[in-house]
Amino acid sequence: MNFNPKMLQIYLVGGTQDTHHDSYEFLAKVEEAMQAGITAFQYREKDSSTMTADARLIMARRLVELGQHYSVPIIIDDDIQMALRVGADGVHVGQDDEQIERVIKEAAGKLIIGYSCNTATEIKAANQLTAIDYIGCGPVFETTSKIDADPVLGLDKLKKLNSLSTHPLVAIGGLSLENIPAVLKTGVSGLSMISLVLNSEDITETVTKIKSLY
Ligand code: 3NM
Repeated sequence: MNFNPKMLQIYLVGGTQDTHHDSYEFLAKVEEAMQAGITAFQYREKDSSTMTADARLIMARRLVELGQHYSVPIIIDDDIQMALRVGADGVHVGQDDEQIERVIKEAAGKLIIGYSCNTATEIKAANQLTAIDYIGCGPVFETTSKIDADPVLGLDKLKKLNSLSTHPLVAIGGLSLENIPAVLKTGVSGLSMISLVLNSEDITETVTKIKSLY
């Protein structure tokens, strides 16, 4: 799938660590979110997870199948080899992950490339890299879903970083139905979240509500 900034609008992120290490619960929740209208999904299986490399590969393949069925692009976090192997749509890397230059060399033209940036210096450096498709920026607010999250940016800084970026920017970290209207006012292209959707009592209703805030 070719990149389109609209893909960033409701960009769900998750791995089995976000559903009590229960693969069935994870897949059922992701499928419900896809059915309800998320616009992209990032498979982010973290070290705290108990999954083997083979199990992660099987999960990634299943997610790619689901993504094809519901026309939702699947982005793999920090594993370009897995993204290529399972036929995913993209790869997302952070500042501390694989070298972005190497990722571009291996993935440009084949995969959507997402890159995490949360300082003006990082954004300006990313502006020079035309092969990048989008920037993930956060945490905007306090998050309990990422152990090693940087200090919160807040809305003013998010707005400044968005205006500096030549790439479309997706906001992440602590998003809620209450704060999303203010986040969208900063001019960002999209919203990325874990707990707002995966911890929701009613995923369909939550995704529908997020959609209605655009
Ligand atoms: N990345 P929640 S914050 C995966 O700041 C991730 O780059 C972040 O989870 C960053 O929506 C984060 O539950 C966790 O707050 C987002």
